[in-house]
Amino acid sequence: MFWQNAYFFVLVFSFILILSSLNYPLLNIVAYGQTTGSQISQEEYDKIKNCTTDLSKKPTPVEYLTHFNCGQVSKDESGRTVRQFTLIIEENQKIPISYEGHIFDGWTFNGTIPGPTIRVTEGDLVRIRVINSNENTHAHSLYTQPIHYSKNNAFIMTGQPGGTISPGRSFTYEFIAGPYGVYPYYCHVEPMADHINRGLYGMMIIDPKDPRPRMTEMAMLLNGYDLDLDLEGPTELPPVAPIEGVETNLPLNSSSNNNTNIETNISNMTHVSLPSNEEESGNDKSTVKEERVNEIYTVNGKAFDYMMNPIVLHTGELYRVYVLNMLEFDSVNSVHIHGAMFDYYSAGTNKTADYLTDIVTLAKGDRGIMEFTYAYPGTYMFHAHQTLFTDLGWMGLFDVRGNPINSPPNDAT
Ligand SMILES: [Cu+2]
Repeated sequence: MFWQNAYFFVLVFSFILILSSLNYPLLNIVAYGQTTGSQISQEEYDKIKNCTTDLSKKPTPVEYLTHFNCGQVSKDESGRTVRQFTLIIEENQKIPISYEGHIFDGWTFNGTIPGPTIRVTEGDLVRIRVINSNENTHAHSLYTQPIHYSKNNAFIMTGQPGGTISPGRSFTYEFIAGPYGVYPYYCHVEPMADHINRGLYGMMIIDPKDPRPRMTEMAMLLNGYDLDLDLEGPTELPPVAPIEGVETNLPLNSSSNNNTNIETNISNMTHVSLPSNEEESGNDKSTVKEERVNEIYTVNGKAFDYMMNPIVLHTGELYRVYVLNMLEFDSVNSVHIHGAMFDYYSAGTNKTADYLTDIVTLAKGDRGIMEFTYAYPGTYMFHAHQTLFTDLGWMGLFDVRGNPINSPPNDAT
């Protein structure tokens, strides 16, 4: 009798398992990039993410805070979401970076420093077409940090020695988004300190398939500007020999003298032509190798912009800030907020906070997510915890409105 019952029980249990596995796989081990049973539609998720509907808009540094570019969306034959982006690189852009008239001679992705905040979902097929404008005089590239195919590694991916895109050419980078987190993207052409500090960088957010808890979201990219490149001497590297087996990709508008173009391209990869300084033309610049420093520090591109335009928050509401440090020449940067503590998620690759704090210190390229709420109305500063950086532009204000949130009553014991 016992064995009969046991047999019947096993039979019924197996049947239930088989049925349930149709909807919920028993071994739910799913690598990023594969589809899962996320309950939210792509359209609904994009709305929650506050994706912009105007992909051609150049956000101001204030608008940058909440301007998320989620690309042009389509589906491939397997039903996977495909997001396409176009990044146009332009040199010699005059970018206002302060309220005191400072203009930076920048290189830009889509006309702004930082470049657009790219936002995708884990598992999406991402295509980023990078166009190096005809008017430019340097080769450039794009490097995104998340896991990607080796053929798409920035060093070899364009078929050009050094993995670069010549002026007048374009290249489409392609990868499956993952793992979820916050990432920098930037030009990976040497000398990188110049290509990055000139402005060729931005933030990429890969959202988890199952959305994080819903709250108002912002992006804060920390950067700096070395305004007097001309006083600090050229940066030079030895010439690079062409890589064996790598096909060269000459500009569409190249002349018949191909060898000259190859030499020009290699030269572009290894040497930045710094602007001459007429006032000091008597100096031999090639022998001057001074330490490079930033003269202006900002969050989102313009010094003191959030002092002039405080960010309006409301008591009791939840806020999430995606933060990324792209500061060159200084070893660390930091974010400190007044009047509240924040949960911090390093790199944004985990849904459990690492710790609760009011300050986070970031090396170059470090990033993460801050989540916080304010209990009391008022005006609160947020800034770098290095006084030099705050004095030179990296400081802002939260204008917190609303009623105080009652603190929980003290424990009677
Ligand atoms: Cu570059």
